[in-house]
Amino acid sequence: MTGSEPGADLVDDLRLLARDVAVEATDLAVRLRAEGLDVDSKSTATDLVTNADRACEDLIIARLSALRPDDGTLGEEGGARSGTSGVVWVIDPIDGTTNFVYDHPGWGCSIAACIDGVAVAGAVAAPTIGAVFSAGAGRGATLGDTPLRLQPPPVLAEALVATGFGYSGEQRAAQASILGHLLPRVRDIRRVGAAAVDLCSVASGRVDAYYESGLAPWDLAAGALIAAEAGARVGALDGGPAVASGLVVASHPLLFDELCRLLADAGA
Ligand code: LIP
Repeated sequence: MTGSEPGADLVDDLRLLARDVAVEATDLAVRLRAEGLDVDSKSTATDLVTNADRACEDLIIARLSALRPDDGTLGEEGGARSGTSGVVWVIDPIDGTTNFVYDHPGWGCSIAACIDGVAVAGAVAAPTIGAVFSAGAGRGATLGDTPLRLQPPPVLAEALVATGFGYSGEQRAAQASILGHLLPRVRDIRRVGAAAVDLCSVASGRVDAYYESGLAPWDLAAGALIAAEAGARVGALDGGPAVASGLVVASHPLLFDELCRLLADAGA
């Protein structure tokens, strides 16, 4: 597969599979939450993981492997396996785990199919907002069956901007400083708590822009494709391709450069 563009039929098949498995995983997450969660922490005491995260990732990998046994996987909860097909599934079983634990709206399951490190199909299922987003490279993005296409944006001073914060106190202090510079210069800020959902909010016009640093590949892969296929520009602060661990910026193309300048002025 490497080095060749995937055909439309393959992209469509991968997209539908990502969508259907993401929806099934969120159904499992909701059921497990109702039964009572076992909650642990990872990198810091506030970086939560639950039995539902792990069970949903196991379900996702089982479903994908049954239908596409030669694919690789990379999951947030450790589900890493090399494959021979050239397709690697990048999985965040529950993005926004803190919201999930608190039963706070704004978490979702993110699944992307990547070839040569580039997402070619993906889906984000966000049951608390009744939304299933999906996209295929060159095939557009949808919310449910409704095509998504960005409308012309407001000026930056009237833009609704989403962001998020990491788990370490030092990182959050730096992020708060950047936020303090932005807040008086945009319409308002939204901090939902799930990068995949934030990127889909850009795709669906629920926010005008999103930025965040220190993400993981599974936070970014599907949502970035959905935003890009809806017409957004998704990239790094220097305008290059988005890199999960760096500062990711997503917005209408007409806002992107000015937002990056504002973020740079803020010390991002
Ligand atoms: C979350 C990210 C979000 C970030 C949160 C958290 P998780 O991922 O999607 O953008 O702001 O702090 O990292 O850990 O819930 O899967």
